[in-house]
Amino acid sequence: MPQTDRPFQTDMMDAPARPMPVAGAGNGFGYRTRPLRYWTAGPARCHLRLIERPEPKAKAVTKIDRIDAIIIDVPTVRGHVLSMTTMLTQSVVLVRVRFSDGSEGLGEGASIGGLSYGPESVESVKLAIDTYIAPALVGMDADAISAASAHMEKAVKGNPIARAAVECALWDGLGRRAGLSVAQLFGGRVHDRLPVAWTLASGNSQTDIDEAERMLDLRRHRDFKLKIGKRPVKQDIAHVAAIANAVGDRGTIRVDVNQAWSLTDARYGARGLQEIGCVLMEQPVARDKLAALKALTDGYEIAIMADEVLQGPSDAMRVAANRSADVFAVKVCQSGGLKPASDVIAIARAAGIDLYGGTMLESGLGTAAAIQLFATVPEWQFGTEMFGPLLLKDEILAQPLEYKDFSVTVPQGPGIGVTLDDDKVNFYRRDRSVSVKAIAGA
Ligand code: MUC
Ligand code: MG
Repeated sequence: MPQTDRPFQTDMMDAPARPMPVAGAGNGFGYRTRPLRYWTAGPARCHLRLIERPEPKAKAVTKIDRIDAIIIDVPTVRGHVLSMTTMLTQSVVLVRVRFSDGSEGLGEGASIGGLSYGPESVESVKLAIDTYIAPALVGMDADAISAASAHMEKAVKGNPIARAAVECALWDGLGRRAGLSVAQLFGGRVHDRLPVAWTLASGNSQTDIDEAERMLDLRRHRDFKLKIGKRPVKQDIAHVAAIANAVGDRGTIRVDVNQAWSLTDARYGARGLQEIGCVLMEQPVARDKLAALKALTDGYEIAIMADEVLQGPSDAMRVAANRSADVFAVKVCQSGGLKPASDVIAIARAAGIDLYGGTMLESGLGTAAAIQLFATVPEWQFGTEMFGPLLLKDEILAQPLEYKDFSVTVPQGPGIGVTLDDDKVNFYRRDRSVSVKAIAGA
C-alpha cells in the first residue's frame, strides 16, 4: 500500500529515498495532509504528518423543481373491442419532473376507454397532477420518494393513476442520478426477459384467429387474452372455443370479461370456458362484488384473476384475506405507483396467490417502468401482458422496446431505461393537435 493511502503516517524528511507526500495534496480518497510535528535535535529531522479529514460539507439536497403533465392521443393498430367500449385511440399522460440539479424523470399515467373502464381518465389525471400534486411536491427532496408519496396520498385521495405517473417519474429521476436502473432500486433484476401475452379484441372470431396465427408465426406471442362480455355468454363461449381450437397446443387462451357478468352469467361462463381449456378468467364480475368473485374462485378449476378490484395494497389485502381470487393482475398505474405495486406483489406472494403482470395499455414509457419492477420478481406464474406499445400505430420512444421469442427484453440503463422521441410526443400531444377523438364506438 503506498504511504499516501494510509489514514495516518509519519515521514522521515531526511530520508530522501522515500517519496514525500506534499502537504495539502489529496491522497486519492479525498483527504488532505498537513505537517504534525518536527524534530530538529540530531542529524535527522523527523516530520510527522497527520492526514486531516475535512469538515463534512452539507450535501446540497436535490429538490423537485417542476412537474409537467401532457396528454397524448395515439391511434391503435385496430379497434380494440372491450365489453364497455371500443378503443380506436389510446390516450396517456406523460409526466416530466425537473429537479434542481438539472436532472429529470419521466413517468406515465394511463387508463383505457375514457371513464368507461374506471373512475380516472387521462383528463382527470392531468387535472389532479397540475392542480393538486405538483403544488404539493414542488420544493420537496427529490430523493425522498417515500416522503413524497406519503405527501401525495395526503394531498390527493384515490386517483392512483395520477399518483403513479408522478411516482414513476421520481423513481426514474433517482435512478438516473444514481446511475442505477429502477430494477436495481427495487432489489435487482432476476429476469432479463419476460413473457408477453397479446390481447385478441377485434370483435370478430376469424379476424382474431388470423391475428393469433400472425403472432405465432412472428414468435411474438403465444398466450392470448380474449376480450369478452359484450355478447351473450353462450356466444362468447363459442367465440373463445373457435380461437382455442385454432390455436390448439401452440399457445394458451385466457379471457377478460372486464366486470360485465352477473354471478349467474359468470357461473355458466366459468363452466363453459374451463371445458374448452381456457386457463384464466379475469375480473368476470363488478369490482365491488367480492363475494361473487370468491364463489367463482372456490367453485371452479379455471383460475380466477382479480384486476379492476385491485386499486392498491389495501384492496390486495382484502382480496387475499378471503382468498377471493387465484391470481392478481398487477398494474403499476392502478396500484398507485411502483412501490404500491411491489406491495401488491408482496401480499400476493405471502398469500400464495399467483401473479400476472398487467397493463393499462401504456405506451413504451409506462410499459418499460412496469417491466423494470416485474423483472425483480422471481415468478410470474401466468406471465405478463406488457404489449401496450405494440397496440399503438406509432412509437413514442427513441429506441423501441425489444419484443422477440414471445417475450420482451428488460431495458438496460439508468432509471426506467428509455428516452422519448420528442418529435413524436409533440406530434401526438393533445394541446397541439387539431382535433382528436379519444374514444369511438360503443
Ligand atoms: C384490462 O382490462 O386488463 C389489458 C390488456 C388489454 O387489452 O386491456 C387491458 C386492460
Ligand atoms: Mg383486465
